[in-house]
Amino acid sequence: MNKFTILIFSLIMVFMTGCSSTNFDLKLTTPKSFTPGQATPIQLTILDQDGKPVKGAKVSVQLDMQGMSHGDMTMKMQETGNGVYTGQAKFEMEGDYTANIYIDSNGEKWKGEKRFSIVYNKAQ
Ligand SMILES: [Cu+2]
Repeated sequence: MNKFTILIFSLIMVFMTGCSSTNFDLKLTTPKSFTPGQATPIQLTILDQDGKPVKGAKVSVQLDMQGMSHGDMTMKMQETGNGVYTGQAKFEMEGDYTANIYIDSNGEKWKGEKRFSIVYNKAQ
């Protein structure tokens, strides 16, 4: 291997350890249904490896529907205490979503992923 190849490999290693999936324990709580045109609260609980709440993190969540575009569904999450971060989602459509979760905790950047599904609120 030449020096350049070694450099690339060590960068990949740094990247992989930087994105380790064991850093945080995520729990995403979403309602079962939503009312179109209204903001829907979603809640994310972040715990560290010791099960302690992660405080003071910068968290954003980007919602995706597979194979569809609903514009930019990115939310800045507000910390409400005890490792809980909440955001307001504007759903346009029922179905299966992937939440891409971006966490910056004391400069440690991490990405997680959660799936959920939601339906229209039938009570209207
Ligand atoms: Cu859709």
